[in-house]
Amino acid sequence: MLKLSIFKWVPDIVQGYQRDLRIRWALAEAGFQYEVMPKAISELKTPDYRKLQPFGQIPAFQDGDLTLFESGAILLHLAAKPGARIDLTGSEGLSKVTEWVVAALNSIEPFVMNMYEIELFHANEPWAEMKRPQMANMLNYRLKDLEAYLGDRSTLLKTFSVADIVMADILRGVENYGYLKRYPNLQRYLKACLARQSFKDSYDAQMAVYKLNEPSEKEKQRQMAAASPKAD
Ligand SMILES: N[C@@H](CCC(=O)N[C@@H](CS)C(=O)NCC(=O)O)C(=O)O
Repeated sequence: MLKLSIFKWVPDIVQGYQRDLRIRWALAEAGFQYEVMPKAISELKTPDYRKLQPFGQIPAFQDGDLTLFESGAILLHLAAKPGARIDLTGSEGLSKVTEWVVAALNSIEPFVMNMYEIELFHANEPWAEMKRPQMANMLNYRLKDLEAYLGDRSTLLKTFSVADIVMADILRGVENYGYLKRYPNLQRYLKACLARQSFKDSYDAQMAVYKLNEPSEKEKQRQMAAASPKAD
């Protein structure tokens, strides 16, 4: 059985954007059945859970005796796994899809995460206002090149792959803040990716868990305080 760790619940502003979604999406495209392992935020930092995910994060994944963490590694494992309904390597083999998964995670996601810090997590801090132009410039520097690469393609490789899943999942975060406005190719590409039924089903599946486990207002405050990163 395939098993995927997910959050039991997260605050409204980040619901629908947790990284188990990209794994759910690939599993749905492949037609693989799986079970979820819902975790409270406090459970993630326990020694037991860190055996699955050393950084105490979601997603973690189990495929029989094999355990995996890092969403990119899990996606590549699924792309290589026999029995999928479609070829999730993009019909160009594992090396090429690895290239684009790494590009999404290494050349695009860090710049997108910077914008989350500015637009979402620290929107009211004076430094966010000051850093926005520089961080937006860095993001645009990458998006401009991705726009040129894409041209009128609807997939990064020959056919839809796990690279499109992770790239689209990353891009949709900054689309919300208007950062794709000047990139028609990216907008068209993202729209096509998100129109897939497997995305919609995965999004709904993630949201359904949060609805089911919605805590009291008091508990929400407690969990939000506990979720702030603290190094010691
Ligand atoms: N590089 C990791 C990042 C995982 C990650 O940031 N997970 C978030 C949720 S989407 C998390 O667990 N955050 C809680 C924490 O970092 O303590 C991956 O792609 O799997």
